[in-house]
Amino acid sequence: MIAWPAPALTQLPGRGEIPTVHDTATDSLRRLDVGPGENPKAGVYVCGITPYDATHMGHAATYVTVDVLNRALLDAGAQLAFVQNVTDVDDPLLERAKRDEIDWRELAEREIQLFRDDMTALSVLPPDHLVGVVESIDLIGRDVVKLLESGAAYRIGVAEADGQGADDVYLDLSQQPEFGRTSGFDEAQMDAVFADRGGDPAREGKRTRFDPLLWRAEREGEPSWDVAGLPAGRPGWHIECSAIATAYLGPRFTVQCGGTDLIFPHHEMSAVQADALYGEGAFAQVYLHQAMVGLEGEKMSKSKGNLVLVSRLRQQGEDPALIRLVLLAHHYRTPWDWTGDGVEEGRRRLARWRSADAQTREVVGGLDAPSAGLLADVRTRLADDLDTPGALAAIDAWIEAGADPAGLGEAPLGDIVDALLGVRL
Ligand code: 5CA
Ligand code: ZN
Repeated sequence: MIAWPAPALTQLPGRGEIPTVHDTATDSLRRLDVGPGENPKAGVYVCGITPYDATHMGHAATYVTVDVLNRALLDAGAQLAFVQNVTDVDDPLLERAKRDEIDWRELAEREIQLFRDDMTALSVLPPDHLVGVVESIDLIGRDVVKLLESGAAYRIGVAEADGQGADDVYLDLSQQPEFGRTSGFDEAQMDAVFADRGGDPAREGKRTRFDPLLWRAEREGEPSWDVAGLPAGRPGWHIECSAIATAYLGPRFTVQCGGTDLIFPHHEMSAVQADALYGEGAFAQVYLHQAMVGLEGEKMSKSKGNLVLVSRLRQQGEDPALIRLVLLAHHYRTPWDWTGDGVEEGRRRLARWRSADAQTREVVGGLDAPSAGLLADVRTRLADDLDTPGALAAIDAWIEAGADPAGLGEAPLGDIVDALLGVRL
């Protein structure tokens, strides 16, 4: 499906470094393996929205974090292949459509467009491929068939579902020695979240309770598609990301991103399914997870309904640059809450930055080399595990010390924050 228009990308003098990020799978800081030589292209995948409600600040935090990563990679001279899915058919979407008496396709289309508008307003670089599940049924179905043919997957009959002997399909985790490697979760941790996050541990006929659903045979009133070798049905959730990521980025790619709520089961299963398809060590080489953003001490989630929406703030006339600054004031690994105080702090900061940029923009001569000064500082902070609070603090400190244009490093402040932070002054 079409993505959204790309914002103009300001080129900065010199180059940043390929960033390090915290990898969930190894619980360590890892420099992304891209650059001249074997891996010139960074393959970045982020789990996209399930379009049954509008984009909230938790989603925005995830997509802005990935955007900062992408901007750092481009600034370091890497080529980028960026892919994002859209879960445009799944239980929560179907349930919401039923509740609101609206066609599920119409609901999805409406929320996807709102998401595009939100991402455009927030100056998020669009993916090269924004890929819906509905348009990828064949691609996903083919992978399910492959898993059945290799014996990695098995069928469970759907009792009384349709009288045609249709089967759901599951992956057999007992054959996957890598299971658990991505999340690092032990069984107790897995049990604690599996059922809440779409899992069906008690389903009769499963070989092990965490086995993920690959294909769901048609149930009455649910949409379904025909794929050769499978009963009419639709893909399970995790296989969509295994299939889409590997189809567009290859069986091994640089980094898989999403919120920490996806560590288990979603990213664990996506990775293990790719192992089953392509062999051990397939899928992402690094897993980056955005901590949960809450509101007044609770996780912000569509199901709880405690949402601060990007679109609502935009309607109220808030500057998208302000929304970005509020998000960037928090490191991606630290959970935080959206608060009125945070917004006011962002507002003051944006005003300070705009005034400093206006005062120094015309003074181009006499700046230091790009390897020194504020530009170099901001680059160094971002290359160190996307330290956005550190980058903001470096800019604040430069302003507090008198906003000397000689300390900028061959680029106006407005260009530095536009290119690296996506904030328009
Ligand atoms: N469609 C699936 C991924 S394949 C999904 O999780 N959709 S979502 O709409 O629920 O979430 C979209 C993205 O926002 C995911 O990467 C998710 O991890 C992230 N996310 C959701 N809630 C929060 C939150 N409160 N804080 C931070 N990130 C969040
Ligand atoms: Zn996903």
